[in-house]
Amino acid sequence: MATEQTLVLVKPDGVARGLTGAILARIEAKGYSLVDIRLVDPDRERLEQHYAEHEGKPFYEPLLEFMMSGPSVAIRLAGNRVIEGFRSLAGTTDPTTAAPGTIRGDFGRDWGLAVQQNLVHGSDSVESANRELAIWFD
Ligand code: DAT
Ligand code: MG
Repeated sequence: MATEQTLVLVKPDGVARGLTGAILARIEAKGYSLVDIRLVDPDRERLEQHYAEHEGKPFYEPLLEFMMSGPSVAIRLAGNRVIEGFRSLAGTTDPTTAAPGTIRGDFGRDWGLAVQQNLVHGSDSVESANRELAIWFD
């Protein structure tokens, strides 16, 4: 009953900095299952769908620009309570204050830009996961 799937993205900063392997290693060490994985260069339309909830916020345009700056690695990840579990591995949104030991806390920091470049995305609910998986794995 608690087996779930979630969408994980290694965002353009993670790919560009060569951190995909280190991030995947943490996911695999935690014991979650990779169901599908692909490199995606998203167009604006895909990102508008993905980030619809943030439309109109001050960081929305910089967020889309950042996400179009290079490819992301999209991962369909499965496991018991994986939605909550991956967000715990990722750490909180702001990489400066994300706890050490988390992906964002260990590898991320504030670069003084209009958008937080925080290396990864993880769906935040079953509803979001289903919606986002359909956007990235069409
Ligand atoms: P999360 O990625 O932790 O689920 P979110 O869904 O609230 O965070 O926001 C999506 C992304 O937008 C986030 O990963 C980085 C960016 N972002 C969010 N809040 C921000 C802020 N206050 N300033 C700059 N960028 C922000
Ligand atoms: Mg979010």
